[in-house]
Amino acid sequence: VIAKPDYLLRDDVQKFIDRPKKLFINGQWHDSIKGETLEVYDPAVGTKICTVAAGDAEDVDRAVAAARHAFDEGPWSKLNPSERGRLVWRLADLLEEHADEFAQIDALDNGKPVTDARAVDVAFSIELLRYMAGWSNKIYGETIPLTNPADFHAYTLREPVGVVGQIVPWNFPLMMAVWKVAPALAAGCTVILKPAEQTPLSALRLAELTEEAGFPPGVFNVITGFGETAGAAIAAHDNIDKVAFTGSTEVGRLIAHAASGNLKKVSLELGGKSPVIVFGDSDIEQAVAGASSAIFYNNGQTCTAGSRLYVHRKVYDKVVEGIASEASALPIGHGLDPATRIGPLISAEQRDRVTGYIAQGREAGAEVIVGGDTVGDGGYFIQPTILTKTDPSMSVVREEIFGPVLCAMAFDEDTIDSVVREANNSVYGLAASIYTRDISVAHRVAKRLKAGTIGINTHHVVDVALPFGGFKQSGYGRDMGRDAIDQYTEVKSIGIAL
Ligand code: TXE
Repeated sequence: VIAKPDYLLRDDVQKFIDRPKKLFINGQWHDSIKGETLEVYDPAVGTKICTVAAGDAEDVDRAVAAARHAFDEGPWSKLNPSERGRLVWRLADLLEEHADEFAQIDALDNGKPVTDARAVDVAFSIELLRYMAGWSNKIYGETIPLTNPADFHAYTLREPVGVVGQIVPWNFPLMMAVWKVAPALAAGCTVILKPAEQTPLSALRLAELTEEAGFPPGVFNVITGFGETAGAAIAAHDNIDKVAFTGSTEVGRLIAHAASGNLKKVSLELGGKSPVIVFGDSDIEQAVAGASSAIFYNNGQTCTAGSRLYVHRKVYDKVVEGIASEASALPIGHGLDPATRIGPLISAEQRDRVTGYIAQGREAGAEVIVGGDTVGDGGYFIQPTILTKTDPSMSVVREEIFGPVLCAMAFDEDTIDSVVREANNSVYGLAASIYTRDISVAHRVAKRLKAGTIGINTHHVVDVALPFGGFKQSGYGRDMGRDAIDQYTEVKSIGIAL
């Protein structure tokens, strides 16, 4: 049993947990209209943390009405863009003031190591809010010469899309919310956020901070609840102008379908099965560390997880042994314990899914060279796992496992063709990485890989200024960078007959 280190829980986190958890609509806290609730669990021990309101279609209607009013009638749409930016920046300041509190909330709710939550989830969210705050007053169109220039003057405006529904997953609870919320608010949209039912807590705390920052009512609303009810109502809503989603490819398809009713704009950041390619000339130490964090960071519950490893045969044993020894050395524990590197998976369901995949791999002839088992009882822990003797016919190689499970494969040829073909042999195309000292190979392979983000001698390439999103069934649209602002704006062309 992995005990919860109660002595580590901060007072402010305990006080937050003890407060009632309602829906945040139009700047006020409401129970769900039907009075439904959902329970939130600590995945490290499997016990209840607290109860949260579970919103449904009627609650979504209320939130949409508030967001619509704030967008159409103001004050949000009438606000000076610099003032909008100032509020988003103020939210970043408040998040920074409460950074340790947020890190603990996500560590408790999601199970992730608190040190990762503080250094990555919270720090990145602060940085992104500031980056997007800076865009608020730099969103403008162009003056465009027409083919008949004597008679016309034409220009474009970039205007906010309107009311935006945002549905986010549980793997980075705060950060996934901020990836969506920050550019939408900076662009002048109003937002209805639905966090995942497994991890609603940091979104509710964020809503409290928006009140403190002074966001006008209706600009930012949070509906906690289940995907099939609250999420589906957002995706299908006739008065929502855009839906942004991060989650499974399966649900992404449902959302695209539901959104077709009013043809709302859709952006989808979906699953992945990202390859890591290690060439024979690579810096082995760097490749081992990179490939290891590519799959084991956040317990493999990362959409960019490097879950397929292709290593040149001449360095295969060294690289795989190196990753295996890192895997078996990672301390497993409760997320609140600062020594923990590997926390639990998010739920019993997810643990069973991951162990199910490992069993399928074994049955199909794969060999487990490290890990493969659950840890303790009560919580949803699983050992970091490496499978060898895998091939592309196996489900473990083709499907997103979303757990700490790496499939290692060797390649022989010295040309890049076969390994590029294998790496691209996936319905997904979110990320990929290449380890080599040969600059030409690095650029040539980067160009040929079909993925939205490529790392060279590194894997998780994520920055507030860099567009992030997928090729193929990993979705469409981009988070972060200027592309995210574009995604929350419409271009309007205006022509004047002179
Ligand atoms: O995801 P869901 P789940 C993948 C990963 C994982 C699998 C299942 O492979 O094992 O998905 O996880 C909301 N209409 N990823 O089931 O269901 C839901 O409430 C509208 C990859 O938890 O996609 C939550 O807020 N919304 C991924 C969000 O969708 C719906 C991150 C994500 O949950 C809905 C998470 C519906 N019909 C899982 N059904 C990544 N790429 O980062 C659910 N939701």
